Amino acid sequence: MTLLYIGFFVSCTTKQTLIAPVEPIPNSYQMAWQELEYYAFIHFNMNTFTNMEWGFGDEKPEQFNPTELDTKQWARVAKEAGMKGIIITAKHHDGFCLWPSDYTEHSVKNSPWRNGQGDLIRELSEACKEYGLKFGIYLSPWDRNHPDYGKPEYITYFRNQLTELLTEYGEIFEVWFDGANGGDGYYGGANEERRVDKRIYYDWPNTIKMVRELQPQAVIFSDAGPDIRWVGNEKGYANETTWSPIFRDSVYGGMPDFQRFAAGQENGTHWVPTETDVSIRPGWYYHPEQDDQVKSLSKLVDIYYNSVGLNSSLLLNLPVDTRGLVHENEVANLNALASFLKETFSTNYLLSQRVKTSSEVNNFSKKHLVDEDLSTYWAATSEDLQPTLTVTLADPIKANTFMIQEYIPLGQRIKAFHFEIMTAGKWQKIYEGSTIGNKRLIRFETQTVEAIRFTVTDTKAQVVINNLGLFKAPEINE
Ligand code: FUL
Repeated sequence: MTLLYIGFFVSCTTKQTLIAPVEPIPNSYQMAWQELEYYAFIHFNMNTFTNMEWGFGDEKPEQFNPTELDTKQWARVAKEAGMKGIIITAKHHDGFCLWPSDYTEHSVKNSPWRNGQGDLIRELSEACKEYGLKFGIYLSPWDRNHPDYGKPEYITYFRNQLTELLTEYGEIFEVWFDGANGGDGYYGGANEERRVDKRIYYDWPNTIKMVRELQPQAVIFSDAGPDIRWVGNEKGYANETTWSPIFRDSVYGGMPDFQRFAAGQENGTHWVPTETDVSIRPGWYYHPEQDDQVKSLSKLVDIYYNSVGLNSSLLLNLPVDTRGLVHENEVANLNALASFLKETFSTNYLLSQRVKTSSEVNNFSKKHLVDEDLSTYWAATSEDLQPTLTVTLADPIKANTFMIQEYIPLGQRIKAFHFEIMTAGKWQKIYEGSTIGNKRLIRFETQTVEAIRFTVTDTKAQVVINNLGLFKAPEINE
């Protein structure tokens, strides 16, 4: 019997049960993004040289002059840190462009860097390619330099720039639109305050259409998505409850009461997961006086657990310095985080262990919970709305970290759960929580664990889970 024939036979005789998705669900480019989990933001631009966070727009291209700029160093650092990509501030609010745009003189082409022949976006896109990293761009909608900002003409300028960035530098994985916009600025010498109606001025639907045409696989970030949304703070912490669904049509970029939407909504209409953006230093840009304020390993670990481990992704900002390099202090702490994560997650003590579940649907066996294959999953029956998963370890093991992942291609479902461990023959409740989504990480004091039990106490629908993990993170000595 050929293999093909055996496959045909099995599929004819196995009773297939389908699990209905709970809308909204992620699309294919959102799923690809979801797997990245940890990637770099780089804030490097005019502000680096003026020691500012928000330039006014009256800066001169001559001020942009890195002495040792090396985008390969950035890519190497990000790669060694375990990050999957880099998003660069191609243009921040002050309007200076890191590429020689045809539409403005306010760019690297009039700077002393590489005698005006440089193109930082090209150099970085090539470095990312060389190091196997994804490449993304931040293009500030607010432009405090441009004379037309606030008028319809500026939207044409903005789209022309976006077209340059999306057509000349290869594949872009994420396009980042900042919510901050409208206020005082240079505006070509007018030196005045310009307010825009954030809801309509940018005509986002047509810009989004343009991005889709030019880079169909790219995810678009803003407060309002459409693909991924802001987590609602810049501290590195997602909400304990984080729904990926959101009432997207009620949100717009830069809205003042965005906080109301930060946790998402259980019955939201669109799938728009959160991204947690935070800087490794107090500022987004490099300031020499902050050299000794690089976040410590324990802080970075805490941020990782509270972003990646709370149904979000971590966009960690590295403020490249005036030399044009990621500073040594950042490199040291990033490497420490990479070693910590590697040591923690390299051994999953639940792998191939025997799992007991309160119910199971045909074809969605409990063995898929511990098989490391994220395309397979276990499903509880639709009657079992408070399912329990128990794993009794063949040998007790010292552990301090638990991981669970919902099978999100079928939608986010779990509303409440608790997690217990058995030590010395007794169950103890470690944690009570709400949502899971793509990934939930739970930390606890190191203990000798004999068994673990995960119980769903409330769910929108039948529970589908694709992965469980138990790990031992190393102690942090700082
Ligand atoms: C904010 C900006 O105003 C900051 O300067 C920075 O770029 C941060 C990532 O987003 O809204």
